[in-house]
Amino acid sequence: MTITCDLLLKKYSQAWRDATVHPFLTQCQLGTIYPKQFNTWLVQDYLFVIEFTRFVARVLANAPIHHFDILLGGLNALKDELIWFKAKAEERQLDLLAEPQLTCSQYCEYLELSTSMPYVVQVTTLWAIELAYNQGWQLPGTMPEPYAEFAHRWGNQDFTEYVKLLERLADEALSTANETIQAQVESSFLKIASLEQDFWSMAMTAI
Ligand code: HMH
Repeated sequence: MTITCDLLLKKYSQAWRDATVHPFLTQCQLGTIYPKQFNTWLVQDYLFVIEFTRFVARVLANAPIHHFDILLGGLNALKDELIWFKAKAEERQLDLLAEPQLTCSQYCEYLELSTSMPYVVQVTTLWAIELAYNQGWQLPGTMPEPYAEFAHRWGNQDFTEYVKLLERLADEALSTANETIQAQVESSFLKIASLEQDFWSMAMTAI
């Protein structure tokens, strides 16, 4: 049987829940997150998104031509996102030249490593990374300011649609993947789930 994105979510539902339902997000929704925790997340996520942009560019470089349109749309959104991160950091007077924390570096190293894997692994990994934020920021429900803007960035309808399009690309690539490669996809999915969970926890420990 061929694995699909939907089957990955079902098979590893607990790991996925741990990646997308986290005290960090619950406390944003309650308005009880400490500014230091939130700011740590913001700076580290900016550093992550820089490396993530390189990752998406590499996925694009490996993609079949009929996947270009969607991936280029994703890169275009990242252009805006990097500018937005800078504006948010400036508002809060945060230093974006901070050192990446270990968890952030480990995630970025994994992104780099995954670009030497088959395209189907890369595109499924990309889908999982985007879905993690789409669901993570959406699931808690309406957030108070100043967090509503952040929840909207990844929880909005256009982003949800983009993630669905990525799922289609991944499912298409998965439909012809052999068993060895499917196993690689599964382990990459689990790796992303655990890195996502660690990323939230990293921000929480900054008190
Ligand atoms: C850690 N995962 C992390 N940061 C992000 N910005 C995304 C996913 C979504 O782009």
